[in-house]
Amino acid sequence: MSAKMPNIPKDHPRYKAMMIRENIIKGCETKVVAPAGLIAQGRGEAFDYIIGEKTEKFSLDAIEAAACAFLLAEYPVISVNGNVAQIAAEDLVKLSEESGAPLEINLFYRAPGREEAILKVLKEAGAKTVLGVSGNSSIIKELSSDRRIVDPDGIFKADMVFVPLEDGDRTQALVKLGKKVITVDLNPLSRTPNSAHVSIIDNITRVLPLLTEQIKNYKNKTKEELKSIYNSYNNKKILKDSIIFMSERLLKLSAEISGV
Ligand code: PTJ
Repeated sequence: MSAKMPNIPKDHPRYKAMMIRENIIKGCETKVVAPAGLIAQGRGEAFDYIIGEKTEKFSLDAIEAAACAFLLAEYPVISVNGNVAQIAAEDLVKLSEESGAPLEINLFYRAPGREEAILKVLKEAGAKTVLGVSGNSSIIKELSSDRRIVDPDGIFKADMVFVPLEDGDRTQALVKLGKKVITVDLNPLSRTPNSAHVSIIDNITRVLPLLTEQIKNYKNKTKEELKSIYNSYNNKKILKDSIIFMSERLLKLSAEISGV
């Protein structure tokens, strides 16, 4: 039986975060979100709370580099899991349309009915083509999880893969295969952002519209200009900046709370 949506007042200080949480719970009921997706959401919420639920400079810099990577790639692909499909389907479709990168469903927790449920959500959001559901598959041998099953016309042949809310093993495997990897993850300590080429430390719901806009704005740049911006980006520095930002914010909050 489906749980009743609680009454979350619009003036609740964390209204947006609460609505995303409810949306993820709803997605769990329809199989779009894996049960472990609830835990992933909780971990993300905790880090978002620490950064103040706002996009910071370390995220904007990474979004700029990510836009360049999309525009420089020969064949970029957007990997879609249950959490991202549930909370950002329409923005995924917009990113796909603006960048020309196809969407591919790729799941960690494979279970009967999940792919179909995610496909439905993406189609309802306006996706015309979705890879990863044709039954035709290739295997990434370097990987032992179910994420190894990929579309031969998608992630398998991509030179750049956008993998938001990802696990570390696949990011490392894709990097090993020589693919450029862009991720979005609120936890800068996680293996994924530490293995990817560009790590956007921010909430996926805030990132996707900004990334789509940046790709649109950078379309008139030359390859040389894009390469120059991309080459000046330093992912390790961005991770360091995000951790320092979180530490300083916690110190500031602790001073405010204690009054000293
Ligand atoms: O749908 P599936 O089967 O492919 O599984 C998807 C999940 C997310 C369950 C799976 O990939 C997983 O278990 O991921 P992890 O290892 O929990 O990592 C998810 C990461 O995303 C964590 O580091 C979270 O902090 C982060 N995260 C969660 N929600 C958000 C987020 N980052 C950005 N925006 C969010 N809204």
